[in-house]
Amino acid sequence: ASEKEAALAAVPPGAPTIFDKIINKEIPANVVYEDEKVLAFRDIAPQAPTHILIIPKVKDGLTGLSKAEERNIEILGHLLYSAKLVAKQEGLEDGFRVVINDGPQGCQSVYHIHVHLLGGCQMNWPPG
Ligand code: DGP
Repeated sequence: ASEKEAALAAVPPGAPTIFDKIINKEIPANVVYEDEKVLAFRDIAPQAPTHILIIPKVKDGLTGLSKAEERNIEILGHLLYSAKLVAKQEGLEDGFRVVINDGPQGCQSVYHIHVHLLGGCQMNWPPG
């Protein structure tokens, strides 16, 4: 299915997602970075030479950015700072992009908040 079709067919927000299985090591993932709060692994369908997803290990209601509450501020900063660390680790010194898709119109397909880190090629603007 296209990314748009996957987004429109996504499971209801709040239900466990494939990312819970990755966190619990029930299915494998190519993990590139991990600390006590976040996990970063390569996207299964890369949209750039480097395409990594960074997720919180505890969802805490954060199905997507639109559901963020004040209690989530610390983990939101932690996710973004982790993206910077992973970008450096991946050698993306010429630049990179971070994306958070939200909801059907944002083409979100997995309802466990995640930061996309994309790099390794020249990006264009605006995105589709
Ligand atoms: P989004 O469309 O923003 O919700 O992004 C979800 C991303 O998750 C999408 O780029 C594909 C990726 N993805 C989905 N299932 C898996 C999986 O089982 N493993 C990995 N590594 N990535 C996955």
